Amino acid sequence: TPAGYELWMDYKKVEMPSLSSQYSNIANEVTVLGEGETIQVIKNELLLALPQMLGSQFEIKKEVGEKSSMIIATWAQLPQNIKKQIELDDESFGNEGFTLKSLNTKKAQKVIVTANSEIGLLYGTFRLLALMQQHSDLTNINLVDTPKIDIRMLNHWDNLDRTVERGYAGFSLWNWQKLPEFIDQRYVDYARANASVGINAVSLTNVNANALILTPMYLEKVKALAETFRPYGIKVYLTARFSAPIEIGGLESADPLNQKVIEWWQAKADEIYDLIPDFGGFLVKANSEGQPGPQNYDRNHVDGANMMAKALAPHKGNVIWRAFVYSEHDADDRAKQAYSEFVPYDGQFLPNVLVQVKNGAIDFQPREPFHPMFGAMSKTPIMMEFQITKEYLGFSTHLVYLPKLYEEVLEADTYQEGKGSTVAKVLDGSLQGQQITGMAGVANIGNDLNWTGHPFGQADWYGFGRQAWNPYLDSEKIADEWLRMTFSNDEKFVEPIKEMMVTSREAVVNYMNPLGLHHIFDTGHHYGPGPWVSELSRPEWNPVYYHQADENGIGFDRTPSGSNATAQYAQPVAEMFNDPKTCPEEYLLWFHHLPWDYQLKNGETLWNGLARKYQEGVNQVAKMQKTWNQIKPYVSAEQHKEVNMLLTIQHKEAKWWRDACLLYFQTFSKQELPVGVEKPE
Ligand code: GCW
Repeated sequence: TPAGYELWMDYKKVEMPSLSSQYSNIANEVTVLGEGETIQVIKNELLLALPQMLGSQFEIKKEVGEKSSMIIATWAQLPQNIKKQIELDDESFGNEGFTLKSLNTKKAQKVIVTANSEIGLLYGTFRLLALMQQHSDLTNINLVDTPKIDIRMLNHWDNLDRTVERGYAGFSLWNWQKLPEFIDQRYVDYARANASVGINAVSLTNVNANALILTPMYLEKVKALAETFRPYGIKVYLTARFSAPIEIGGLESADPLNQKVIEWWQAKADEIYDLIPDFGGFLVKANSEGQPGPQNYDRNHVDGANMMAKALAPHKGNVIWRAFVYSEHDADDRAKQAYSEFVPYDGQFLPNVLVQVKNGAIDFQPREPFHPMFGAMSKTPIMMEFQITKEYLGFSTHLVYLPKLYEEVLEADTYQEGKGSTVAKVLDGSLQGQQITGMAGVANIGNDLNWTGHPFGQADWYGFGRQAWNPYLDSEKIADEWLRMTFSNDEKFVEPIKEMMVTSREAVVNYMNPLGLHHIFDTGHHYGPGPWVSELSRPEWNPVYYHQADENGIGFDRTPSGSNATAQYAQPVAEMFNDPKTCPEEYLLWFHHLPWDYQLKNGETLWNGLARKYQEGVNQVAKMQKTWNQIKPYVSAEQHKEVNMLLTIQHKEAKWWRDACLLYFQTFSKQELPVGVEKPE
């Protein structure tokens, strides 16, 4: 297989003798109880992984015996004497959680993997294998882990012609032409990868897709994928175009209060559940960027979402209704629109509706303050939407470790219920008691040999899954895990490369959008700088709308003297953002329009500070190149070369960003570049 195809699951041989013998003892006699499809998946994974890691063949026993050294069984099936020894009660790991527990007797060491469900066992097995890949000592393992979030989801923006909106890793994985009969091995490996990090839901189609996916011909194909994913605990969702009743149903309207429309969606839901009894539900983009929605009929988001929710409720399906809405009609500040269209409706959505909110109020920028909707709708399940594909962060060309960005958002304090009201607590329901919780990431996966284009893009998929499982995990720890599993456990490799990963996010902010600048990308594709673009038909598409640079200064005033978007935040947060002295400098120009000679915290002028940030970003990428050169012995020549070429492009483009932005902004600031900032080449 080509380098990278195996993802973080290539199960390299454990060379260190002490660990290898410890693991071999544990794997000496493996017993897996049960017969279900998921149990078969567990056995397959063990039969793949253990011989590769430990270098010996083995068989899996179906009964617990004297010599059983690894026992994988649901709590219900675990023999009494073992239950007694591990002293756990079955409630401690919930529906999807698991326990890994070592039992050491004088004669031997055992490891027990137990859970309430077979899916829990699968997650436990993957974790056990991951710990071996990370060379962890399992002698005294005693781990209980349960997911903190219910719906841990990938959103694919895949079109039926296999192009992927904002996809930079080849074409869509879903080969609609060959489905349903032909099941590509990639579907299975994709499901394994997801299950290995706990991802349990996928929406297959683009939120901008047409309605064809809901026609019988395609539903047969979706069913085949759902069946492939089911043993891995993954539920399939589909995007539902609001005007589908017109486009594929022959109706004249899609008005959510029209009886025929209501019945059409009910019949559609029944039809889908006949084929896919555990279908997850619909993901909907409505009245956003020209997509149809309830507002076309003078109805609101509640009318639209609840109509679909009623159709799905008898089957236990969900509606995931996106809050990414903006239009030219509300153009004084695009950042405010979602909050104003949704927050007044808190409490009116049916219980099986989740509102999916992007991490920031504009659009997946390298850095945005957290979206003011988090914590502002205490009676509505609010689901996170992160973007794993790097639309605004250098596509799959630049190395930017995204879990660092996600962590910053998850840790942000909304103050909606007082101090400590972090976004993570909003999402997992612990702050406001939501009954159903979710986190989605727009997938960065395509049919490239290595799935994600950039080899380090895999870390974003991996890390997103880990953070959806537990939004309190440390992103540096996640990088550590991924590096060990993917490349090498050698500290001389792991330490510098981990450092490179965790600083890569700040690097991209510095060379693209420092000090709170945003949306200054070239139009349409969003690759490369375009702060000068001003002629697009809609004001809120033009970069000049966002930076507002002129001879007096730069930045978007979102305080009460400007758009007053800060009023959407809880009081102490609004106050902090309102004053440039207390506003964190990384958000300065997001919230303030300031003169070029405004004094930054370190004493230098805004112009000089901005220029220096751009330079710092370039320097950071140069350092990444240097680091990568030093670890050559630890990765294959092919992998080394690949990342090396990508970093060379990234460095060149960091300079491109610096030069383009500084030359352009200089036409307003009319000041020299400070010492230490390189002149454009
Ligand atoms: O980020 C923007 C993208 C669009 C996308 C839209 C959305 C799917 O530029 O390509 O459309 O957001 O999230 O709906």
